[in-house]
Amino acid sequence: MVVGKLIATIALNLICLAAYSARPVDKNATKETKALYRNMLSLASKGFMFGHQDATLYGIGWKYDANRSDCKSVCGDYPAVYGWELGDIELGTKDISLDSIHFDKIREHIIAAYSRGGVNTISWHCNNPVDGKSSWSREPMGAVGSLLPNGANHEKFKLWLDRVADFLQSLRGSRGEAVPIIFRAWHEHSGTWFWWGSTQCTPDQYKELYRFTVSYLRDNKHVHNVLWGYSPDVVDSKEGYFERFPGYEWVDVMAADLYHRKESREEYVAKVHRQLDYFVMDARRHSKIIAISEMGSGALPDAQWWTKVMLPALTKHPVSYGMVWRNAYNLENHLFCPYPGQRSADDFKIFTADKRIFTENKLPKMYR
Ligand code: BMA
Repeated sequence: MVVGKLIATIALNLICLAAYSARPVDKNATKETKALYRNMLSLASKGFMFGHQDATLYGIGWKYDANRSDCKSVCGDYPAVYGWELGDIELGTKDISLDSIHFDKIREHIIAAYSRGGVNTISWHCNNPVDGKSSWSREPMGAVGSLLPNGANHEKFKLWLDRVADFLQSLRGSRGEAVPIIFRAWHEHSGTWFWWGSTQCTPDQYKELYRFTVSYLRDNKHVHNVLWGYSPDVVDSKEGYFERFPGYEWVDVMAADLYHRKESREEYVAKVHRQLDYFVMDARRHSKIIAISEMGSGALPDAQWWTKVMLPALTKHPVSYGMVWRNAYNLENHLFCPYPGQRSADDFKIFTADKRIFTENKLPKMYR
């Protein structure tokens, strides 16, 4: 018993020590970005941050209401992590995203979340550069190859990245400092639904796309407020997780997008544990942040999903955050966080009161 406790204490101290000396892959990352990296790593030994996509922009029955979030309406606090979506920003012709949200509003909400001490992550459902249609347009093949150096769309791709860089650089705190962002480039690539998915390009092409995106934004555009996220969807083995991994020198956050679909509670919890088992040891060895970058149970049919599913799924491993997807204001049942009166709302209150779960007010200072 005593020996067990001693070993646990030593292990915890070693993790804290590793977190203290860990650095993001960008050697020139801003002070706040470096601090976020360290703090996310050390927080994972205490519990995980709860995240919600587009939390303050809209929810069930509302859009753009000041200081509102469905999460806060239920539990009294904002989520600790906020996801935002930049799809369509690359076109340079629209002031709203693919989800009809103004980019100016997204910027305003990112800065507000940062000012309150929250953590921001961005996804990018980038259009298909070949046919000009959406991320889900998989024809014609070869879109990824066309973006790479010497490809037919390489110059256009750089222009698209310039627009992403402009947005990232426009995120400024009250002292003019850049707001740190976890950027989840080319997510869910182990699936087959996006033009950068596993049936649409080779592992080498995917890795090159990822590395080019990082090096162009960081080294050419001098974007230094980003932690780079890698987030495949469900994979069937450790090899599957690492098949398209661009390398430890390119990735800060090792994550996965894992939705609860038709499985039972137990099956889904086991699925999350299994997926994490594929990469947690390697992530820890390299002092990388671990996350479930997208998750949730669509329409929340299970009244105890929070305490019976999300909590046990994420507390077995040192996960920094788990983020549920958006409460679409204009799509029926596209709902992942409860609103007042929703059947899982009471359970969500119990869940967010747990000391292992961080909502925004419970966070320590993340940027120092
Ligand atoms: C998807 C859905 C879509 C949305 C996209 C980008 O998973 O929520 O409705 O357009 O994410 O936010």
